[in-house]
Amino acid sequence: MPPLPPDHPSLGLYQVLREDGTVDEAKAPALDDDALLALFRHMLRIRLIDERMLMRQRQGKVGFYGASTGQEATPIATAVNLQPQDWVFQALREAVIMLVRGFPLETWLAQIYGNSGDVNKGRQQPMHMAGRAVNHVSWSSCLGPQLPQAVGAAWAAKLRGDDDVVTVGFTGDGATSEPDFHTATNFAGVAKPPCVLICQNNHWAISVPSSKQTASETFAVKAHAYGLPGIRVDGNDILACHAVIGAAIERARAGEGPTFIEAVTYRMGAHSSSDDPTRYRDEAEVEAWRKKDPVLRFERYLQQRGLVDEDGRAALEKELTEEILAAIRRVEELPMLGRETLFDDVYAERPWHLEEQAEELNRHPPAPSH
Ligand SMILES: Cc1ncc(C[n+]2csc(CCOP(=O)(O)OP(=O)(O)O)c2C)c(N)n1
Repeated sequence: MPPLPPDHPSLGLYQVLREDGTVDEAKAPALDDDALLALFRHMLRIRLIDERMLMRQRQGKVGFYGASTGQEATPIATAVNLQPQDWVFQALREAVIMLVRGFPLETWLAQIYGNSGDVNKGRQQPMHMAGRAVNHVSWSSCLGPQLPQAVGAAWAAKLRGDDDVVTVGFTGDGATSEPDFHTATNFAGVAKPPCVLICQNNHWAISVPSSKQTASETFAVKAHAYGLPGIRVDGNDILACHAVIGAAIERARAGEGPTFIEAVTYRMGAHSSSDDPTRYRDEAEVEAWRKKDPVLRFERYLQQRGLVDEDGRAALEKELTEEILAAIRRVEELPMLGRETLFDDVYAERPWHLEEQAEELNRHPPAPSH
C-alpha cells in the first residue's frame, strides 16, 4: 500500500486560526458574532475558574485540582456542537463541557469540595465530574475506560433505535497506550456506532512525553488501522476544533459512523495540583506554547473583527470573576455530608448487612472535625 500523503487528515494539522489571529476564511465555520463571543466567554470563564481553584487548593480548601489551562478549545468546541440527548465521557480535562451545557457552576464546584452540594455525594476524586442533568459520565480515574464506555453507549443507542444520540469519549495521549484505547477504537471501527473519540494530545502524560508514548507518526493515524477516519486538528484553534468536531458529531448523528480526532495541544500548567512540571520539562518549551495560547489567539481574532477590545475584555473578566468568587463563597458555606450518607444509593433497598453496619457506625461518636 502506498504511504499516506503528508497532507492526509491524520498526518497534517487542520487549522483555521493562524497564530497571529488571522483566519483562513475558506475553512472558517459559519458562526455569527454572538456565537463567537459565547465561545470566548466560555474559554475565559474556565481559565479563571482554573486559576481560582488552583489557589483554593494551595490554600488547603480543596484536596486536588486538574486544570484544563491551554486545552480549553477542544472541550468547548465539543460542547457547543452537542444536543441535550448526547452523552459525554470525559477524561481529566473536559469537565468544562458540563458548564457549557448549562450545569450550574455552584453544583459543579461542590464536586471539587465533595460537600453536601455535590451530586456525587463526595464519593469521587475532585474533577471526576458527573451530571445526569447534562448526560455527563464521571471519569473513573483509571486511564482509558471512558473510550469503551463511549463506544458501548453509542452502540446501545443504535441497538435501541435512539437514532439521534451521539456519544463523545475523551482520552489523553498517555492513555492511548492502555488496552482500552485499542479495544474501543477497534470496536468503533467494526460496529460503527454514533460516537466521536477525541484524544487531547497535550504532549505529556505527567512526566512522560508523547514522543515516548508511541512510535507512530501521529495518534490520529492509528484510527486507520481500525477502519475509521482519523483527523488531526490544531487543538489550540477553537475555530478549527469547532469545524472538525462539529463535522464528526454531525457525521455520527447522520449514521455515517465514528471518527477519531487527535487535538494537538499543550498542558500549560502542571498535570495536577500534585505535580511539579519544572522537574521534567524545559521552560523554553512551555514558553513556546504560551505563544500559541488558545484563549489569546482567539482574542486576537475577535479584536481584529472588532468584537473585543481591552475594556471589553477587562469588563468580562471582572464580571466572570465576581460570578466565580460568589459561587465559591456559597459552596464553601455548604455543610459536609453526614457520614450516614455512606450507605445511600448502594442498593435500591438497603440489605440487612448494611443496616447492621449503619447501626454500628451510629454507636460510635463522629470523629472531631478539624
Ligand atoms: C491505568 C492507569 N495507569 C496509570 C495511572 C496514573 N496516571 C494518572 S494520570 C496519568 C497520565 C495521563 O496522561 P494522558 O493520558 O496523556 O492525559 P493528561 O493527564 O495529560 O491529560 C497517569 C499515568 C492511572 N490513573 N491509571
